Amino acid sequence: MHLSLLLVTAALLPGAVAHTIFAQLTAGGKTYPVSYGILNPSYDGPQTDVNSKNMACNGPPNPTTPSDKIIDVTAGSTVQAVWRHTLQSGPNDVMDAGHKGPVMAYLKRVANAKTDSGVGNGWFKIQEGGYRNGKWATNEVIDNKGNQAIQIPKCIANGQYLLRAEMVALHGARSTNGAQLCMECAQLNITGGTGTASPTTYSIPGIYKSNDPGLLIDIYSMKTTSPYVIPGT
Ligand SMILES: [Cu+2]
Repeated sequence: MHLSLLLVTAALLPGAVAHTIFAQLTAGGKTYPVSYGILNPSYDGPQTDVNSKNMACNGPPNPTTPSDKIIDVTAGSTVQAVWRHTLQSGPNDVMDAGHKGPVMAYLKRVANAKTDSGVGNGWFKIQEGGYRNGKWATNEVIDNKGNQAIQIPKCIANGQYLLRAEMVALHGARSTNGAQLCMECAQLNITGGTGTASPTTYSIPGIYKSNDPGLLIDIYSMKTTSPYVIPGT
């Protein structure tokens, strides 16, 4: 009886146990170990309250642990945020393919990447993918073995940064706070930047609203050609 109840519950909540974690980073041709230089949670659950400070670099109910490592990255290079269903999963277990939505990446300059929580102002978006020809960016990452390609801008100043990579699942987004936002922050030291740009920055939380058209949406009514507005400036 208990087993059948569990099966019914699972059927009503597609993918509820199939979230995802930005588990490790590939940079400069090297894939670092899981959790190396990443503020990682022990659980792969999403954040759903866009006004929570946990929207910055994750947090309760997913306990997070900062790493004592910082990853050196060259400005202008392309890194890969590597997504996995759990910290133990391999490249064929990235996320339930029924989790469909946009993919984004942001940077924030910080004084100390090992200790900064990421909460508050200073974030600027450096990469995004939405909905193209009927395919969601999350499914592109799944098809790419969990790799999210992110080019680090050449024009930014050298220094320590948090890199916030994010996958959003919209299967439940017809109701307010139904979107599932999965994000983690990597701790970077960026060199080789020209420092010629000073991007406009935004606060996280604050950059998203619960009624953003890209977060409060019925994706099942969309056509191949439907427009989609990626959240976040
Ligand atoms: Cu999920």
